[in-house]
Amino acid sequence: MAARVHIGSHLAIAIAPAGASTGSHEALFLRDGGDSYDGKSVQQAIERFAREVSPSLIGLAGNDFYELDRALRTIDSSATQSRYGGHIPVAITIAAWLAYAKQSNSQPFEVIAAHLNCAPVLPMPMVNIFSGGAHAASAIDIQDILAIPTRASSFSEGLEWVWRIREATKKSLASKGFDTSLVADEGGLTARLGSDEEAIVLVSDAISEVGLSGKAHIALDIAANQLFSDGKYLIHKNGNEVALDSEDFVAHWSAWLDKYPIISVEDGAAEDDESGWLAQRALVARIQILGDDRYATQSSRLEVGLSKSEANAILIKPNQAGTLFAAISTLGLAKRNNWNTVVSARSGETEESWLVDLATGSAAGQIKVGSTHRSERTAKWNRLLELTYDEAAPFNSGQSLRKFI
Ligand code: 2PG
Ligand code: MG
Repeated sequence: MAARVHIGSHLAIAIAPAGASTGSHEALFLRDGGDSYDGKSVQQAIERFAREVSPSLIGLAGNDFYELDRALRTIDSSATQSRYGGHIPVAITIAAWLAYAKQSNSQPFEVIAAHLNCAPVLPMPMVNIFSGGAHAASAIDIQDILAIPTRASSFSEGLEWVWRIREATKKSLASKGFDTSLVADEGGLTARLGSDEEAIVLVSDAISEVGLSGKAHIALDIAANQLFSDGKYLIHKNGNEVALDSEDFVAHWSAWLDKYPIISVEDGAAEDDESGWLAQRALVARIQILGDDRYATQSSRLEVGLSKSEANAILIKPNQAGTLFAAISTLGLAKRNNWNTVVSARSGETEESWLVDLATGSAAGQIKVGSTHRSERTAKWNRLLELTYDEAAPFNSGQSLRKFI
């Protein structure tokens, strides 16, 4: 689903991303049902929007894309954008931002930086090495094992480091007889291993093998929503399927923190599992506790999290918020409260690279766009390399993560 926005003679296009492991609080990606694309078509939502909403957008001040954003949210003010879906407004507001950048002869990240009144900073990458869960047909329980080149002094050095970690992980998987020719949804490696911990050991050993111990660390996206059913977490432990309650589940993965260089854990409890989030509070001083489905890039949900001090970081996905302005507002709220911010792509990502400009212009500090493989991922790394060579902004050499190392 793409939007084309004209501001005067300046045209920009943006495509809405989609996710495989979506939470229930995020803006909807409204599918049509029926036969077309097995029900996944979005044609009807587009037609409804074009008929009912588009005429009122024509003529809005093209140089104020925030006004457009506000107009769209007024038309559908539900948090999940249930009337027209979030994919339409997110694509329109991003295309408007990109058209405005063209009109004002600026780079997209400069427009964001000017709006937020902040100095642009190139983000520290969080890079997928091994996938499971909804991104790899449940090869292991948890969704992503990622590497962060915490001590890299430049983005390009960090990218090369994580590439080496992925290559070393691939070699050791191959040496155990696994097929490493296929990649998961986000370009990560995958294999049906005996346990999550076995996969973490592979990545941890790969970091040591390539001589990056203490210089690169591990992040996990547990994506706990996917494991949660009837108040229990269904996981595999010692070869058996077990059902753990919230406290035991958090204790289960917390035990890995003593053994492996893990400094960030995302969605370590399901989105509405209050006991699970409460159980993570004790870890906030130790590692980055990152909320994805829990906050769904919504300011109102983040405010609740802030008041409970249950985490210290938020994932920012524009399509969860439904409009660019809403996503930036949530990011700003997190930063003002000294939470870390990680701008993130989706598993159903597009070939565009504006996410990098969003992360850089907002000085988010961190970015997560999948692995070093698949061209929708490398589009983002290539944009970051371009900004590096342009010397557009200094690199965030992991300041916000240092306290967890
Ligand atoms: C996540 C994202 C990106 P998805 O859970 O953080 O990795 O996945 O787009 O499937 O929600
Ligand atoms: Mg996630």
